[in-house]
Amino acid sequence: IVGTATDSYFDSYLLQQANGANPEESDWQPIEGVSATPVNSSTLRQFATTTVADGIYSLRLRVTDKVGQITTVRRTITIDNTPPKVTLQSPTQNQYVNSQVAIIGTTDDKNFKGYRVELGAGDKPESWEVLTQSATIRQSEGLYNWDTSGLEGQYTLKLVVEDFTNGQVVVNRQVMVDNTPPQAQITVPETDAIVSGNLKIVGTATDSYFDSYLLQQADGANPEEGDWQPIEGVSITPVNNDTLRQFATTTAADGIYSLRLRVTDKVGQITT
Ligand SMILES: [Ca+2]
Ligand SMILES: [Ca+2]
Repeated sequence: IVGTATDSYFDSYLLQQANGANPEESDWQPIEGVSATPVNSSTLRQFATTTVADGIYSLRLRVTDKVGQITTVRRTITIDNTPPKVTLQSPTQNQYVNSQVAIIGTTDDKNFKGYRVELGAGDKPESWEVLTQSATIRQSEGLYNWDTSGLEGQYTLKLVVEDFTNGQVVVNRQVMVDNTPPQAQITVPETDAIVSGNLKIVGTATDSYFDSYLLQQADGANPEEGDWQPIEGVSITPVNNDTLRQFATTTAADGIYSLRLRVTDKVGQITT
């Protein structure tokens, strides 16, 4: 606490603090005792604000001269030793995302200044782009609606929250952006092929962020959705122009059949 306590015939000064903006006379407490040395635009006291609860306080400086005249000056201050509350709920760490992504979280403080959301490429970005900034407190709600169009690969989101005393609280979050649907292709058999015996089904089921593929068959040329039956189960290994399945055609009656390949990526995009 910096100030001036002087007089040509200086006697002493006293610095006091009290709860609230309008304390009663009896509420004032000295910060240390009475000082007998004048101070001119210099440190009057050190006040350890962590020894009191956060809130509004009054400060009062009383300077007395030898004849007993007293000059008083007052200040109101807000003490805030509590850092902002920050939670980034969504997206989660290493989550796969695409198209529109709702960034959801909590940014709160009694003396809230604001938050901003930034974006950088890779897991340790060298530069950041500010997506949004706001002075509005958020409680488990949307911070920003992020449009990932045109982006692909790993990115880092940074949520920065500030109050008026504690600097910045930062949360970093790595996400994988995948706006490319999987590749799904059946090359053998060709459409309307006539086949027999043990049929090798050849094709491609790939994606940069591949999850799985499923090969299905059904009776007839235009099966209902409920008619599709898997040929074996789900495969979690991508196939690039190679055997997807072996289909023992002798286990089915002669006739027309449909085949369907469904490839899913990590973000849940499906190509059929
Ligand atoms: Ca605070
Ligand atoms: Ca993909």
